[in-house]
Amino acid sequence: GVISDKERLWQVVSEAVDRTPVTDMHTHLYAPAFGCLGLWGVDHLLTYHYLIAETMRQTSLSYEDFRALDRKAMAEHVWRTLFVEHSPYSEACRGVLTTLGRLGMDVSSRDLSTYRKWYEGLTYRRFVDLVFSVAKVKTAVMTNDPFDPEERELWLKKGDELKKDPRFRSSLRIDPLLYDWKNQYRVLRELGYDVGPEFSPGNRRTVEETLRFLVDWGRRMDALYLAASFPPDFDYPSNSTASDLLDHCVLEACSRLNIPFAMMIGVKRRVNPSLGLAGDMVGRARVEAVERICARHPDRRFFVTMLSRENQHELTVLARKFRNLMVFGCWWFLNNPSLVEEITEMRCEMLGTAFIPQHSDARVLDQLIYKWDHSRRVIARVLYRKYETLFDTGWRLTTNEIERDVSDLLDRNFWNFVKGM
Ligand code: REL
Ligand code: ZN
Repeated sequence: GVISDKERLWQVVSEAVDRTPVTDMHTHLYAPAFGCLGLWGVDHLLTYHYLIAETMRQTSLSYEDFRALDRKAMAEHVWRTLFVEHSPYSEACRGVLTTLGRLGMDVSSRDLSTYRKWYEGLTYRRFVDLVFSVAKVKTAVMTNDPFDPEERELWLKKGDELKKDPRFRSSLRIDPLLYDWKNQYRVLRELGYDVGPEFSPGNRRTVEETLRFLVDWGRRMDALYLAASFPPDFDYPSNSTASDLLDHCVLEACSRLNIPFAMMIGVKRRVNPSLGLAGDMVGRARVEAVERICARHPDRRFFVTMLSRENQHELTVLARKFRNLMVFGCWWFLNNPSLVEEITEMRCEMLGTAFIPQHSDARVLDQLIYKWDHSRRVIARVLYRKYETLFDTGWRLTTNEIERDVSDLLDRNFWNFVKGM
């Protein structure tokens, strides 16, 4: 029915945001069929690279000594350093506690060994059911990388078996191709694609074979989109292998597969290699590159997220200019409540309901719980404020309209963009 007061408005908005099943369009999770690639459990939660970065600031242990620890010892060290010796209010620490709490553990006990015991006897397969239902995630899109030897083997050996669980869908990730051609062309050769050690658009054979590789693997994975991350200095068009590959192979593959290309822009890899995955940095990137790619390729569709806070306003404005650009997520260092709040509010103000507010980027299955719990809270607050301003004009909303908007934001905008609707 029609909502006639603000108290009811808050109730409807917060319930809709809490209960609507989400499509999580970018994760690093794996379906059970991928076996040990799928990470889960408290020791993996505690050794998430976000927490490793924080631990290394508060411990006297050297990088080498830390890296030499086994998973359990590492987790214990993180626990002691970040949770016991200091208060764990950072977003990544809080995430562990939200997760354990929502799974039913007693967060006040501070007893790592009982948390470990809680997981005993569980299987990954059963845990997927539990986590998806607690987090109310309907579909999680995986990051599938054919350049990862372990993952490649699985796709070649198991193929269709990897696609049986409908809750997990694929995206074909191609960073190594764009940024490490001189080593990765060998992978294509081994797989039977006749490419040369140099990528140049003039070499027709190499161009066609690369295209064939992308289309074959897109089909093999049933990929919903092709994807890559880009450094802050990514420019387009430019005299670079990445730009040439986009023009001659990647966008053509998207066209043949009829799927979008996802660009995650603004990551400077390995500024501190000792930290491994935790050693990546953010940098302000060039929104003009996105502008030119959208303008030049009006028939292609682009999902875009940018890592730097400084790029967010420009990117949001750009999305008003190009319907083939779908802004998504508050990526990585932006996935903090204060930043999600400001970015989501700005996007609402300039794009209405036509964007995808969040993805989880979860690497450990359990993280779906906290990433979505925390994001939903912020999104609900922001949406309430937006509806409140509408209410103040005299506009009246129905529960159905609010539920419609929320499922557009958390679910349908993604699928419609994938399908080109
Ligand atoms: O997909 C990416 O490139 C990034 O999201 C990851 O590389 C990053 O390590 C991830 O854990 C961030 O949330
Ligand atoms: Zn990611």
